[in-house]
Amino acid sequence: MEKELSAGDQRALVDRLMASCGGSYTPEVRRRYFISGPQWAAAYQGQALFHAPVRRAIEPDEVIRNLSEIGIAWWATHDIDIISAADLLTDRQNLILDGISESLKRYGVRCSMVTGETFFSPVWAAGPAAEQPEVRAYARRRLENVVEIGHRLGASFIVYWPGTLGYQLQGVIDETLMLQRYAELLNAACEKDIQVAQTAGRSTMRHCLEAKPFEPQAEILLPTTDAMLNFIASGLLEHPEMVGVNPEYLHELMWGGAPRAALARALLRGKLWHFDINDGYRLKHDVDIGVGLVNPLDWLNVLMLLRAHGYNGPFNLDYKPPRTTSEYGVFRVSFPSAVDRFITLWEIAGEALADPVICEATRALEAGAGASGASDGDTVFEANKELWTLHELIGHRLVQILLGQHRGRTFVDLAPEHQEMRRD
Ligand code: GLT
Ligand code: MN
Ligand code: MN
Repeated sequence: MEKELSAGDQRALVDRLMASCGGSYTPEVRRRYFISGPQWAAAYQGQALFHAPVRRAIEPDEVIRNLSEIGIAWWATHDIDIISAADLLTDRQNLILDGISESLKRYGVRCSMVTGETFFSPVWAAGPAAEQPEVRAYARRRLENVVEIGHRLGASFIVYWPGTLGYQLQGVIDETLMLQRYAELLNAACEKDIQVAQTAGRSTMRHCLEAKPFEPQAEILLPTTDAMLNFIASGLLEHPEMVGVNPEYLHELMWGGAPRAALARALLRGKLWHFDINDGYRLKHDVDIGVGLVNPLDWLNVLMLLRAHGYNGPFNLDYKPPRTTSEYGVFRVSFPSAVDRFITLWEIAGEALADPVICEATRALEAGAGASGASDGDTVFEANKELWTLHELIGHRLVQILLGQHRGRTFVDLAPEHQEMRRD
């Protein structure tokens, strides 16, 4: 039996086994990627529905210092992650923001994105676009304030996860009215942005809408990235050119969609500006697991698509360290391993795109059999049928690449003791 370990020994064990895992990148290498660490992910106390907190809330200065040490060059935050509800929209807010700017400067981290909370506080019980004019006026002040915070911290992106834009009881609200009212809030934020940017001599920000199909309302008015794209093109927005999307990988899986296809649709509209990266399971709730821990093959495919289309926006680590991970583990294991899995998958995606087998197979599929003169389906099918076997061959090759077999990684020869189990 293994001997019991004291808390200090447990940490030493975690550090030793993390080092044994190998394959981690230096902070310098990690900083080359546009990866952002959200304040709320690092400070998450494990208090999801039905759960008591398991960790301490971590202050922004400590998060920023740790991100810097790990080599995560960018930081993102909600307004209320850094400013308490009581201090929001008061003079205290400016002092707090000065402190954050100092931390960012001291640790060499930059703020990439800010987002407004419109889901947690009691005032959003009926959502940010509720019937009452005073709720909407408050929502408008909050969103305009996020714009100001963003400019002050030097952010280029604003994310909107409307959260409570929906209802519990059907038939109580008029959906079209609520959407119009939500559009008015976004219009106000864009107007404010134009104004502040002009005064500050900065560019306007990129306003990115994030969808989630369920939670925290029973019914959600804009549940998918497609719904968001449709909303942007609805004619309700005064500055649709300032508004794009921030898909979250898991949120597309949650409704049963293919994240890669959802991203492709956003790319086609020129609206894929920001991307929340994480992992999880289809048709389940928002577990926000670290990127690549559940669906590494799908992640490889997603990153191939983004690389092939020159996506150059942020990759935001919107995940939640599991409740079983300690406060020590958050910065020793959770964040560095998430970053390293992402970088590894990104680089593997580059290899897959350049892989000679995949390239030759793709070229052959694109060329076809040369039977374009044929006028009946059977002739076209007969001419191409051997070619289509390449689909499965490419699928096989992608798994090989994911497993490192394209670099000569083999198993049978390396593990003779396992050969006894073979039947031949
Ligand atoms: C919340 C949500 C995330 C969003 C955050 C931005 S808040 O944690 O579940 O997916 O990206 O508001
Ligand atoms: Mn998200
Ligand atoms: Mn999520």
